[in-house]
Parts: sequence; C-alpha cells; structure tokens
Amino acid sequence: MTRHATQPIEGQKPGTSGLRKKTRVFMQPGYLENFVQSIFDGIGGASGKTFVLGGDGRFFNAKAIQTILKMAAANGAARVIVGQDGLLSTPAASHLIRLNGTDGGIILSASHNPGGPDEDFGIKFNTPNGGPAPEGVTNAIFARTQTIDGYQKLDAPDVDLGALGETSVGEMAVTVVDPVEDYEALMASIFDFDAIRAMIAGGFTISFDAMHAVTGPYAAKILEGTLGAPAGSVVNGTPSPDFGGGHPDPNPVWARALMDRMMGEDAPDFGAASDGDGDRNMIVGRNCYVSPSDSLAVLAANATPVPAYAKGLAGVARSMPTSAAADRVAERLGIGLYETPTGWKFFGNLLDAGKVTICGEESAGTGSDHVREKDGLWAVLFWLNLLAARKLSVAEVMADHWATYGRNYYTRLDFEAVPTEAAAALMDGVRDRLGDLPGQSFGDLTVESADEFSYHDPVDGSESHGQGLRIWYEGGARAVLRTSGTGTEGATIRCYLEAYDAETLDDPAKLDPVRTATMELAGFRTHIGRTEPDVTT
Ligand code: VG1
Ligand code: CO
Repeated sequence: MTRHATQPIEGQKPGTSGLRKKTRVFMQPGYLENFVQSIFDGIGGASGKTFVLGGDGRFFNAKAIQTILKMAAANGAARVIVGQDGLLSTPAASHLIRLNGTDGGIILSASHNPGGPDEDFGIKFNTPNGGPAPEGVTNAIFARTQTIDGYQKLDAPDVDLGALGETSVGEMAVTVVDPVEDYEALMASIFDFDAIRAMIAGGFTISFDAMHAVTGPYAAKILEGTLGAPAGSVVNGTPSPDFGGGHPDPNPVWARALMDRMMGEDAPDFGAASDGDGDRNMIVGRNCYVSPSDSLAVLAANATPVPAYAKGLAGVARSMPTSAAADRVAERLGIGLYETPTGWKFFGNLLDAGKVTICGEESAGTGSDHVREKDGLWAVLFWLNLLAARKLSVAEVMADHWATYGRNYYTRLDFEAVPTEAAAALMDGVRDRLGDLPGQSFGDLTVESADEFSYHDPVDGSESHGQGLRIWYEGGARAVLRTSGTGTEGATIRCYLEAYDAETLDDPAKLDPVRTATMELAGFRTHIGRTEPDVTT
C-alpha cells in the first residue's frame, strides 16, 4: 500500500447531486483520489465496511472504478460490490446498497450532463439507506477536502470488471454483479407484470429511448425480454462513453427524436426516455407530452392498481419548484403533502420515516420508497401498469386528470453558462427586494407575496436555507428562481413558472403573462442581456 501525499484542492464542494466537474478536472493527478479519500475520511473511515460501486458508463467511468477499488482496499474496506463493466444505474445502486445491508455506495455519474473527455463527470456518496448523502455528511466530506494531506491507494493490478463473480484487490473482496438482475426482481415485486405483458401481447406499442446511457441494458431485459415488447422497442440501448455525442437528458429538447416519433403519423402508444444514470424519466403518449409535475400527480392518483401500492399511499412529497398538481391529489386522498428543497436527498428522511410513499421533482424525477433515489424505469413501469389497469390512452388519462383536478400549467426556463457574477447580481437583486415586491406590478401582474424558501426537516429537525426565491402574483400564479447546483460551466439560472386553471384545460398562452412579469421583475435583460432561455421544458 502506498500513502500519497496530497493537499486540499479548491472547489470540491458537492452540489445538489454530488461533485460534478469537467472530466479533465477529474482526470488531473490526485483529483479523484482527493475526493474519494475525503469521502472515506468524512464517513469515519472505510475499515471493515462494505460498499456498492458503479456508474453510468461515461468516459473515465471504468478507470475511476479501478482507482476507487484500490483506494477502498488500501483504506481497509472488507468488500465492494461492483456492477459488471462498472455499470450500475443510480436506482439499481441504491437498491443494492439496501438489499445487501451495506455501509453505502459510491456512484459515478454526471447524470443528464453530456459525457466525454471534454464534457462532464461526477461522483457522489450514498448512505446505508441507499439515498444521496444528506447535508451533514456532504459537509463533513467537504470539510475533509479542506484539510486533507494524503490518500491511500494499493499498488495492485486492475480487476477484470467483465467477469461476474468473486475476486479481490489485496485483502478486500470484490463481487462483480449483473447490474440488472436484482433490480428486475425488485420491479417484478412492485408491478403487475402479467397485466403489462398481456397489454403488450394485445398490440400495445412502446418506444423507449435509452439515450445511449445506462438504462439500455435494463430496458432491453425488462421491456423486450420479460414483458415481451418486440425487439426495437428500446432504441439507443447500448451505453456509450459519450452517449452518442448527445445530452442524455430526457426532455423534449434533448429527446427530440422520440418527441418527433410520438407526434408523428405512426406513433407508438407509449414513449419514454431516461437520463445518463437512469434516475430520470420522460413520459410521452401519442401526441401527448406529460410534464413531470403532472406525471407525479397522475401516479399518486392512480397508485392502487400497482400491487405494491394497493393499500394506498402514506403521503406524497415534491420539491418546492415542482407544480402543485400533486398537492390537489394528496388533498383529495386525505394524505400528507411535503414540500422539500430541490434534490433527492431531502426525500430520504420522509421515506425512511414512512411519511411518504411517492416523491417527485419537476426535473423528470419520480420515485417511491422502494429505493432512495428517483427511478426512471420504475416510473415507466408504473405508467404501463396504470395504462394496463385503466385501459385508456395516455392522452385520455391526462384529459381525465385535468377534468378532475384542474390543470397546473407549468414550464421551466434554463439560462445556462451565465457568468457567475451576473447570475449572482440577478439573484441578489431579487433577494434584496423581496420585502418591497408585494403590491408592485410587472407587466399585467401584481406581486402578492415573495420570500426565499427555507426547509425545516420534520424528521430530524435540520434546517436548509437559501433554497430558491418565490414570487406569488395576484390570481395565484407563481414564479421561482434558483441557481443550479449541477451545472459545470458558469452559473445556470432556473426560472420556474406555474399558473392554475380549473376550467380552461388547453390554453397554450396561459403562462405568457407570468413569464413577461418575471423577466421584468428579475431584470433578466439588464443582468444577463437576454430573456430567451437555452432550454425550455
Ligand atoms: C437538477 C434538478 C434537480 C435534480 C438534480 C439532480 O439540479 O433541478 O431537481 O434533483 O438536478 O438530478 P439543479 O441544482 O441543477 O437544478 V440528476 O438526474 O442530475 O441526479
Ligand atoms: Co440522473
């Protein structure tokens, strides 16, 4: 074993979803090692512990895994369970952490960000409950990056990650597992596979776009294998280190080919896509895109046909910027609704405490208490299960939902690669005026109230401040502004717009006044020179 001297590296603070940087930053000598050692030190050492390890297959994934295995061995870990070829979707990793009663896991991914030598890489630590480390743990890891003076790494040959079964690095046992097997068994225990299989056998057609990312093998095995969808139902199903040169981000912009297929002449009955690490989902029916906020509400409203949720839901949680569509369902069901800051880690306590069963975010994330991450394929299977049970098309399900609950019109505008100072000036400009905004008019709207979101965790009492600026306009529309914790270039400003309508269920201009007012209120043109976002979802 070799102890390598090192020193603190600037900027190793984990954001919303672990540490994300340009791949070349991670490839600098000692950079990955510094952070991995800080993880081990930050959780009180690795000695005698068992971890899960895997990633989304992006460029540098396999190399990083070899490094982490040698470091885990040098730090005295007892065993590492690693996905074959270094692959594990984020939800599958979460499941393995829980299933094997491990001490946590390390997941390598920059999720929906593009991959490759000039794109993004990421790493995060998940705790023994299977969820992303809460702030207490990420703060301890970050604190360690500030004082670190050495890391330990075994001088050992690489492990053959292609061969399933038991091997070792030094004294440490390594178990190479099939990435799909245990995950598929979990899905089969949740959903009515027979009903889905019968629907598909009856001619129901699916197009699942794996976006050259990690869900390819999962979707091929489950949808085409077990559930009988014809070969070709899964497209872009082979994981590639640069995701075929695209953004593995399942939204109408980056999954354009799927959108075109679903809006075209011979559209299949059901379309879906997932992101780089398999925790996000996009749901599209024939001529009908389902917004993630609506999807969460629909799943909550249609949970009982799913065997695992047949007894009903304990409660629903959504991130603050997510629309209130799910709130209406929770209210009708008479169950709790929790509003958390952005990022899946905030759902962990609520799930562990049994307060909620289903959670979701507007950013294409939905999941339940079956793991402690959002789960893309789970959401797809949930939709298939509910369609099989209700015998309606996606468009009919949506029409019925809106007729019952009214519609929360919703959109998110992303302004990417904004100079950091300009983004800060825009946000500070709103923050400093929060108290003065009520009563002021912008465009056709008048501000009713405004604040900055703070979260008080009802389970452990922890506080999280500075979680997004909220503006409510008279008449009920809402805007939220926050800066991204996952971008890797400059700052990304996210502007979330929402307006509710109980009667008019198809008004494409519904959000126009909210958008105009919010651009003016926050001074987008003044601060960043534009009011047109890079991505609208
Ligand atoms: C984004 C999303 C957030 C999500 C996070 C991680 O964070 O807005 O909802 O939890 O990505 O998703 P931010 O800070 O950039 O807005 V994933 O699929 O990248 O793990
Ligand atoms: Co993801």
